Amino acid sequence: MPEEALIIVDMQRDFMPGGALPVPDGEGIIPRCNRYIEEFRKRGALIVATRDWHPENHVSFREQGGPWPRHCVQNTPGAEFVVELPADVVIISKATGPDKEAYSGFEGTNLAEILKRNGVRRVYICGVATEYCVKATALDAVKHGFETYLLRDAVKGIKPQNEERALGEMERAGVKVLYLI
Ligand code: VGL
Ligand code: ZN
Repeated sequence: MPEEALIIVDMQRDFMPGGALPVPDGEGIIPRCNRYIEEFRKRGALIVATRDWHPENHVSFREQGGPWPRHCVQNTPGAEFVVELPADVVIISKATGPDKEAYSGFEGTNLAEILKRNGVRRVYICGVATEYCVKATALDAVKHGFETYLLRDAVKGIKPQNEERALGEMERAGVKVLYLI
């Protein structure tokens, strides 16, 4: 049973430059995420990819009074992954109902059960955006009792200042921020 999981958070077209809700220089971490995927696959880790997977009328969209432009609508090109995922990747879709926002990959999903069922004790997290979905996922991972590592060189925030603050919050909550490669 794999003791480890790599969780790739929301590496989707709409969060990349040219997409609906771009993370500045978000494409810069694609090769690093791909390298971690390859590395963790070789180590026998469970590979998990979360995706923002909104219905057309999601509450987070500006047309519905939310804070964000329309992004990552289910089954649209903007919701597609931009990293190279292995065939046996576990895909976790989140914020799939119209009325509920969910930044964390654990919120409203069976991610915790899947990890535990597979014997996972340690999780390593990469992806976007550091101060939103990455942070929420990392904090929930700690709450669920997983030893939680953030792959600092393979995450990217929307605003550098907010990203720094988020890293501090995660560290205080017990997330270990590290460079692995
Ligand atoms: C995200 C804003 C809205 C994220 C998702 O993946 O960090 N941010 N939806
Ligand atoms: Zn979203």
